[in-house]
Amino acid sequence: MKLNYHNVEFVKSAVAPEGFLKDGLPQVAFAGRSNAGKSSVINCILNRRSFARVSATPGKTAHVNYFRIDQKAYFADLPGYGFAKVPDAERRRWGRLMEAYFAGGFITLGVVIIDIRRDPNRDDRTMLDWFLNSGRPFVVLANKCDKLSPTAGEKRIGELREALALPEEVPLIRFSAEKGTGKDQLMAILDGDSF
Ligand SMILES: Nc1nc2c(ncn2[C@@H]2O[C@H](COP(=O)(O)OP(=O)(O)OP(=O)(O)O)[C@@H](O)[C@H]2O)c(=O)[nH]1
Ligand SMILES: [Mg+2]
Repeated sequence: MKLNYHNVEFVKSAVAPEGFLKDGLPQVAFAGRSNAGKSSVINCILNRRSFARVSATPGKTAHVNYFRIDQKAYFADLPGYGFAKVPDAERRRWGRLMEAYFAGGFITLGVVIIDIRRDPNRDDRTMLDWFLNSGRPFVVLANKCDKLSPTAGEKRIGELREALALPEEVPLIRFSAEKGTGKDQLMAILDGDSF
């Protein structure tokens, strides 16, 4: 869907399923481990430096933050997971919130963000399985590729695709929210008709 990314507004932050937006507008859900760069990727798409908050203290945003784009669609910045210092009760709250979000069938398109340098863990697997089970199209961004040489980055893409056992139709993009690497590929998907 072609959208005017200059016309964006923060809508709300949902802490519980009652707060989820369900007005029928398409939703792009951004998910990933805490600190992987979800908010940075949203800022990169919007050409803003700090619209979606870029956190200095990862794991603090256990909310679904909604942005409305061009009055036509939402970006949902899902709460990060896997931050070691989060207490068990908070982890369970995160799990319940995410299960409710996925069960609600709100997702039109998913964007899963991983750190290109890190091996996927159990939480990444859970998140990918939720997206796979959702039946909705999604893409995986291997973010922070500016931390590796292009050659090392491409090699990592091969390793990650194997480790994640992604179906062929799921794009895995070498990405840098900081430098804009891979942005054209992502924008082509956002502009396309999967959403
Ligand atoms: N070098 C580099 N750093 C990045 C990139 N993307 C994000 N970062 C940095 O990684 C840190 C985390 O970025 P965020 O966008 O806040 O990550 P997040 O996934 O939204 O984190 P939570 O909201 O806490 O779950 C920040 O210090 C960013 O500046 C990137 O492409 N390259
Ligand atoms: Mg964030």
